[in-house]
Amino acid sequence: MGYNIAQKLIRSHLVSGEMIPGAEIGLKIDQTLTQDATGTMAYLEFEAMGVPRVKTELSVAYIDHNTLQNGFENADDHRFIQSVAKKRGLRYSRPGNGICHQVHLERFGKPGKTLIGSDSHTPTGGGIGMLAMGAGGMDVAVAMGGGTYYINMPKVLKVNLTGRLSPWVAAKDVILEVLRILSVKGGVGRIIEYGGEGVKTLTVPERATITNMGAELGATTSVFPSDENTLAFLTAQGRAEDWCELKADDDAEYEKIIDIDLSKLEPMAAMPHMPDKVKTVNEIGPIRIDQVCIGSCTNSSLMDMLKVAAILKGKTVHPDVSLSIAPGSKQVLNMLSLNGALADMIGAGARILESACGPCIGMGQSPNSKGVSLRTFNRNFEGRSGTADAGIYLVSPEVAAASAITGVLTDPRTLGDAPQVEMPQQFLINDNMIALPAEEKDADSVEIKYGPNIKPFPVSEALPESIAKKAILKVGDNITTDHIMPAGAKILPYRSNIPFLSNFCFRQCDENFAENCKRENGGIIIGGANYGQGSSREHAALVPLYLGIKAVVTKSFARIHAANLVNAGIIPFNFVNEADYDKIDAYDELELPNVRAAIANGENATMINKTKNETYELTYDLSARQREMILAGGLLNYTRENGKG
Ligand code: MIC
Ligand code: SF4
Repeated sequence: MGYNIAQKLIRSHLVSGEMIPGAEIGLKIDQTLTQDATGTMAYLEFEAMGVPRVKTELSVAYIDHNTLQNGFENADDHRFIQSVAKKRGLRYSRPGNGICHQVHLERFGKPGKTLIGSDSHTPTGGGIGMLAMGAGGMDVAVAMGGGTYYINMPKVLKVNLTGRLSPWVAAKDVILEVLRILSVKGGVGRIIEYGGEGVKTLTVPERATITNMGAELGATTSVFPSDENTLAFLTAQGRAEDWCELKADDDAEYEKIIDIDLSKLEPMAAMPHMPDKVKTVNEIGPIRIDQVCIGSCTNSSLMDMLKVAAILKGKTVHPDVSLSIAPGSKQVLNMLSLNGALADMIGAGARILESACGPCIGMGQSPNSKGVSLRTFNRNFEGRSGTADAGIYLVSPEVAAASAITGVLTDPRTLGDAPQVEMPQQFLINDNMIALPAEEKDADSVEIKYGPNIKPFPVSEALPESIAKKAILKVGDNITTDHIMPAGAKILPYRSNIPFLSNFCFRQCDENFAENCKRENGGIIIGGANYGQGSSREHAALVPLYLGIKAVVTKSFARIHAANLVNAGIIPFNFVNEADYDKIDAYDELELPNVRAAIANGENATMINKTKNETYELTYDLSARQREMILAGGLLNYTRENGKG
């Protein structure tokens, strides 16, 4: 039997385990990336591990999230990260150089390599044929130290593309269609591999839009072949030598195959408040809009921006609409400024933002009350924009730009001929904003600069024999890490200050959550299906740890969040009988007798509901290694005890 691309990438990096779907496998990691909102914690953890220099082929620290600097905190974090990078052997992408995933694709991504990043959209690298995965900061720290990265062997689903996109239909519409078919849970436990004749019609930046938003499927990652289009992109980036071919064997097998005829797709939008609430623009109709935001790691490539500029050229943004545009990298912005496209955007009245995440993570540009905002981003979770009652629609750059002019959600096919934009033969290459590390011999003299907002992070204790706690919170399905640990301009500066951050935990679900935890000395969280979807932020585990959460019992978990809970020493339990979820109410008195013995023996645990006088059976999806971690009280304790990562 032949191999598919995902299996080939895994096979060539397999350190431990067997490639049997569901079984734990260990992978060698070639490259890592961090961004600043998760990076501060990742580097604090790396420092706690005491490794003098990173052991990967390449590690890059990006500054792109916390760039508003409304106070000293973010600038202090940047300085801290910069000093660690210099001392420990990482490249440092300075603020202004662009969004991590866009810059990594342009300057560092290599087909055939593995990459983990402390950001859930790291699978963007799958567009260039990498096995690229989002991970918690602690896992990235371990990988930087040369340690193995563990996942459960995913099943591989093939999306077979045929045909060619019609004019005005974009790569964004492809991934919106996949989300419509599979839903935000559809990728869990899977790698999404793209193949078929249609692949040849898509450039690397278009493929990267698709793999980027595969994160919203809950997939472990997504991947495209590495072919002549990949070579063309790398050549235009002056990196032809980084290319290698990567294709599935003719007799490769897949768990499932989904067919999408590109020529049948139409412009689409994901409606509030989930990325899988997808309809065609025509089905939704010409709703009035207040804001349009173009950019983010999903849609900020040069080609996306050139299309937007062509649509805006000679027009004026509708008087009721605020349009902001954030080109994805310094390379993109620089090229737009040199070829006049930036002038077309400015001329039309666009508000040009720096090359960073910006509005995507609520760093400014929150819409007006009850505002309708069209965004080319990847997430439209309730409240993420910074305006609780705003409605966010996720669309392609073409739909966004067309609608910015008309003031209503617009099918761009009504505008006439689509702009013709080709990928350039040669991108503008200037890596002057990527600082190189100090040489190893000079590293001792580099001082790590800690700011006053950087506080120690919580470390769990060894698992006790039994747990007795209240059900401190009960939530429904599809709870995101934005619910658990919100982001936004007001809160993000405190990513290195867990005690302060804890005041905002679960605010959207229960504004008294933090106080309740403090009063009750922690508790157990009861959740529905796909708990913890969305970002990779380990703060969604570290803050609950700080607040005394001992276990989270759900119908199912999102992959990265479950791993983060284990790293923090919090047990991610599943109900054996999902119907038991309905029987528990908030504040019920719960007890897990002999839970330590159950975990040690790999047996199911029992949860007694003392309030209702009932007993439930709980299970967990933990490898032997993870069970040891839970017993030790998390990854850091486990590593210290065993000297292994
Ligand atoms: C996001 O898009 O939610 C983020 C902000 O990039 C997160 C990381 C974070 O919370 O810092 C992600 O996707 O992992
Ligand atoms: Fe940044 Fe948004 Fe991409 Fe997250 S999804 S990395 S916040 S641009």
